Amino acid sequence: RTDEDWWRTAVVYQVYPRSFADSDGDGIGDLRGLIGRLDHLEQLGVDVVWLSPIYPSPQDDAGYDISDYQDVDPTFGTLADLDELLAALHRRGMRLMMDLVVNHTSDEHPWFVESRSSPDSPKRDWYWWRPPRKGTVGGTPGAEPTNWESFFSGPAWTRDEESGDYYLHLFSRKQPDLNWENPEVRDAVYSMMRWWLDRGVDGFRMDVINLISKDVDLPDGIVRAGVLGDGTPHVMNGPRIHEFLAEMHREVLHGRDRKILTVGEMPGVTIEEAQLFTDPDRREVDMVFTFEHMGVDHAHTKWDLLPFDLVALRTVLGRWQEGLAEVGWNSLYWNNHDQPRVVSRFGDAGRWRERSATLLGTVLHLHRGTPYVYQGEELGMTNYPFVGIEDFRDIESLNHHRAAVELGADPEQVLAALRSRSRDNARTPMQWDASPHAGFTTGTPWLPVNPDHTEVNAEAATADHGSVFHHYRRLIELRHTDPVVAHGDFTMLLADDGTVYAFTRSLDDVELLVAANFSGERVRADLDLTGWADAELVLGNVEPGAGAGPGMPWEGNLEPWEALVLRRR
Ligand code: TEU
Repeated sequence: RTDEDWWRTAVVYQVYPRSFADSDGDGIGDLRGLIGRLDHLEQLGVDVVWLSPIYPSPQDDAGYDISDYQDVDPTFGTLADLDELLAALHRRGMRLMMDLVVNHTSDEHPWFVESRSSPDSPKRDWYWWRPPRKGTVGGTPGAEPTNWESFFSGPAWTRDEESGDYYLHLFSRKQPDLNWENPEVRDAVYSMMRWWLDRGVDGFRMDVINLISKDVDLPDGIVRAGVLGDGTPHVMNGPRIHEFLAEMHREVLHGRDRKILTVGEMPGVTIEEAQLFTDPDRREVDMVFTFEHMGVDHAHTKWDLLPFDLVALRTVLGRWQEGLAEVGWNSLYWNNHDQPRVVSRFGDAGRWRERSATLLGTVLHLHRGTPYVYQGEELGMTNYPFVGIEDFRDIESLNHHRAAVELGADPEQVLAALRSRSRDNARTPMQWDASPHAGFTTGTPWLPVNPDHTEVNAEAATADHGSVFHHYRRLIELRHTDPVVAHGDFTMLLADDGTVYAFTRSLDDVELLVAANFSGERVRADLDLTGWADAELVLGNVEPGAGAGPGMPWEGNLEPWEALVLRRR
């Protein structure tokens, strides 16, 4: 594999450091804990580690509020620890992708402290400062410059008492948005990125990077509920977004002696925009994270729950496969630190936990694109059994609960939505073994360990060849060894089937057939299997024997939550 193409067969593993492994007993994961667990990642076979933020931060949004881009927060260790991690990964043939959070900084970042210090500050224009809306009195409701709602509830503007001006924060009030219209801001970001590349890192995951170009007229948004408006059409995929990303590529990535991998996290990105962002000839980013498939089980907001709908999921995934088939590249994910555990969401975390987890892994990893494995997904980790609001830590969940209840929502209904969708579901500690706190820490974990760690843990999984872990290992191995997985054309089948998800991949004279039963009942897939009689079973998730398993030649029968991959020439 040439250097340029290594990434097209790569699998990325996301480490959320505060919940991965704690080396010093303070109950929070850290870099030395991660360094001590690299065997697990190497055995799994992943190629790249995406490390969620480890930078100095007040931790208002769990590290996505950065107060120093070029250091390591003492909670996680030191820059020397990071250098050691980097060297250890490189020795093992793995690469490191850092989390780049530059739509906003922490309000404790020196840039914002200086900007806030005075309307005449040389850094005033590094952020979005505006006077109260015309005709209003500063500090009164409605005086905000626009009516936008923050992603974390409440107004997206906060008044600075000193100057009486408001500053924009699409997320928490401790996360002021940088003003990317200002070339000084862009230059400072590019300089910081070059500093990390010079240190040897291999890529960036770019946090909400399609929000950096805003409609500079700052128009109001449509009000759907309450008094705040939807600002997203005015901040997503803005007028200069391609210009900024192309400039970033030129200023930072161009001319490097090695391929630097980039993925842009893009809430609200469309397929048409993704084609432009990921067209290699345009030199913007290699791939994007879309949220569209993560929206099939909720209505207007993530808290308005809808039941899982396989047809809706297939429609979205199919459109993205088709849309980026000729130009551009997909990322593939079910999980990250913002999403609930997929086995509890699209699978069956009860009786069929392992089987549905391996089915979900099979379906995702056989699509065309780069798969991302979120820590614990390879173990089939499940949502945590949260009870009351006091169990939650995530600012998004806590703010939503407070705002919704203030608006008169039924607290029990809000709690039910939190239990199902809170980001804290993804942030409970990684489960290493069956010991207290699952081997994550010798102290008290910052968020409790899931009680199911006595069965669901890495030690048990690596010892059981039929575990989710080994299935994920086989899926990754298949991508590394069989070119049809990474490069094959994708064709969706069974367009309207509410139970069986099936598709083919083809490259030259090789064809794969993937079929998956998203139910707890036996089914017969309604597939035309002409020409598949002498196909070979490449990978299944049901131990053959006693009538279970596909039995070859396969005639379309699928056990509950059975997924299989056939191969024919
Ligand atoms: O997430 C962006 C984002 O849109 C999510 O917060 C999403 O709105 C929500 O979680 C439901 O899906 C990125 C980071 O991944 C997230 O952890 C940060 O909180 C956020 O940006 C601000 O940096």
